[in-house]
Amino acid sequence: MDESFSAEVDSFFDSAPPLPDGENISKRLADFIARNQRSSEGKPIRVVCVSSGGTTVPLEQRCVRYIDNFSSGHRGATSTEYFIKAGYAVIFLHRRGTYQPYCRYLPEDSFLDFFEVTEDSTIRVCEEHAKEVNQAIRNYRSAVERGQLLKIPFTSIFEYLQVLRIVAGSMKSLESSAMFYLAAAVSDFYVPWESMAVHKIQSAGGPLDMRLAPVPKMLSLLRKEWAPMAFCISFKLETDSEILLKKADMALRKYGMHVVVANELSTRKKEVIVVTEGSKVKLRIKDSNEEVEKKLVDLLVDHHSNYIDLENKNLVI
Ligand code: PAZ
Repeated sequence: MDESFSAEVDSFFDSAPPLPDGENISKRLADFIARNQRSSEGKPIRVVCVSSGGTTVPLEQRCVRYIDNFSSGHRGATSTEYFIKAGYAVIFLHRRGTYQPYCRYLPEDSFLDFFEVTEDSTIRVCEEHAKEVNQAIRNYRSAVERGQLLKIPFTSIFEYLQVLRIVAGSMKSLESSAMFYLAAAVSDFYVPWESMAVHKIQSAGGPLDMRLAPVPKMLSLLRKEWAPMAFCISFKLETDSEILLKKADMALRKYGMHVVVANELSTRKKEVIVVTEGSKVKLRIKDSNEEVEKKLVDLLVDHHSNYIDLENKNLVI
């Protein structure tokens, strides 16, 4: 790591407001990892950290206003369900208030529409929703009872990067069985904590000039230091299709990602391009009954298997 980058990273973490529940997060993670080390047959269990939703950039220390982005967390929540189905244990690192696995009709569709109250005040699921609600509850409960799902929330960029570092540290021991699937839309610019207004910025001060610093790109740190054996997938979103694949290739090389998933804002629910060294595979759904995340997770599970095999062979040699 070059000196100026290292100074930027240190300054980011040193000045970030400490996580109020950092110890509790570390403990929950340690329990989750201990529980998911090996299956009953003694095989290593694969664990994926799915990051989901967008980070906020606070403008005041006692935050009234913040910069946000479009990410709804749909990709992360949907993918979590498919990873669990594929036998992975999932650390769902999500933005508070965004889509949740097995509950993806929320927050947009009213949950209350699914239920009715009978004359004797019993609450029951409406007939037309019974099948999907039943299935969702069963799947969710089964994931929780089998200890396959750990949810950790974040809101700001400060919180997200600190939690990601803790998660990566706790997954390091899993070596190649660990996967990072970084679908969160992470802010590129932020207001450093020490230069941020403490109290609500006053409108009487006239036009607001603000200088945003670039957020240090932590992906290379994740690959080189935090969890060097883990299989790492990052996402690249653009609105200009002309530059999308170039930027994805760049992320692959610059940050040493194993896979970069490229997507465009307007078509992200229908189509993604899976970029690896030497291949670009377009995945597209045929109709609205399909989910592109199913195809994506299937393909990534295969890539992860190949990676684990290769790492195991290298260990034997
Ligand atoms: O969260 P969502 O389902 O609305 O959108 C998913 C996504 C576009 C945020 C994700 O696929 C992605 O590309 N994340 C990385 C964004 C980036 O380039 O920073």
